[in-house]
Amino acid sequence: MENTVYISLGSNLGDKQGNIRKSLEKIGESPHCKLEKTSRIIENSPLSSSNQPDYCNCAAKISTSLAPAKLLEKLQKIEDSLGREREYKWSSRTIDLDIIYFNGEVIDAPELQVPHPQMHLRSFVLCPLAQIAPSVKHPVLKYSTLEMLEIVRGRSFFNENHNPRLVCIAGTIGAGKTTLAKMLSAKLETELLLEDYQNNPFLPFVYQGREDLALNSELYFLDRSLQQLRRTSLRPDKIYITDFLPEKSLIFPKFWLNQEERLIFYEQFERAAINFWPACLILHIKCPPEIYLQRIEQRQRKIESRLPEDLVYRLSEEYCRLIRNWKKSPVLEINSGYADFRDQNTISDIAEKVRYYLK
Ligand code: PH2
Ligand code: MG
Ligand code: MG
Repeated sequence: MENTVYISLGSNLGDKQGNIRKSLEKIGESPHCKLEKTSRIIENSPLSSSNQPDYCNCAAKISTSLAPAKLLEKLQKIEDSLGREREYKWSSRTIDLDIIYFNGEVIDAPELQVPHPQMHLRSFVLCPLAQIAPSVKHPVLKYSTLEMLEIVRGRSFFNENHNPRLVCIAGTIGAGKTTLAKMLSAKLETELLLEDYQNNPFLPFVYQGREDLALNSELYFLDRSLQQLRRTSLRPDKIYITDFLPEKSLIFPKFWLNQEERLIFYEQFERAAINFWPACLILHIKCPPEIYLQRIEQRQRKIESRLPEDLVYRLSEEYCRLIRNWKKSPVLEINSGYADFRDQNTISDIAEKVRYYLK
């Protein structure tokens, strides 16, 4: 039994736990398969647009002498024997048996794709898998199960192909957001939306300590980003990369708005927020704070020359807090360290991962 295979099991009809147990028994009874490990069964809400009963999900490790196509056939027979009806994609099911990994192979045939093409976006696959294979690596992404689970933050996502796909880059001033956005959009041939900070007439004064102009500056940014990222500004079928996350607007008021101004701003933000097209992926650039300062100094943007040092440290902490609590999309943390976003190898590596998460 030379092949090591991971399987995801899901049921949301009938005796859900029983369906999973029976499937595991049937796999184990097969002369060509040996059941090596199983996770606990977890209950979770369905990932789908229609109302469906909750799911039970489970993961199993098996060894088998069957080739991928034969194993798939075997699993489909077990699904059929448990009364699986194939109504439509994502209809409720008595049992769904999906091949997640087959050794470290990548298979891309119409009837079988391995690794399962959505597994990295689904915590209902990753949670149980993490119990039996926490450090097994995804053969394309090279992330371990635990790393992928971290990226989806206990949520499950799917990408709608006919919607605009928005990738937002987050990180403090000096993290290299603009460079990364430009390099990635060139590499992936996507649209590029850059934050309009040059035309913000208030910003240079705010950076110099004129806190009385900060509300205007924040409202200006909010208005500009809404114009760029509102639903009606984005075309379906296109991918957009931005060098800003609109929700960063929730951070800056903490630094330079007084309480009354903050209330005014948050109210405006709430009103605007419903019109922002949601990001389907966040890239959060993190690096040691001294590097931010080094970059700010190096690039000599005139308006940044008088930024207080501790602001950058505090901003970096606030970004980490915002991102730590982020639940609306997967988040790839990019530890830039001394890595240079102008380096083609660094960019190719990030671009491949972004492409995979958008697929
Ligand atoms: N499977 C689906 C669609 N949605 N949601 C949960 N929670 N668990 C599943 O196994 C599942 C789902 C399609 O296979
Ligand atoms: Mg499935
Ligand atoms: Mg299936």
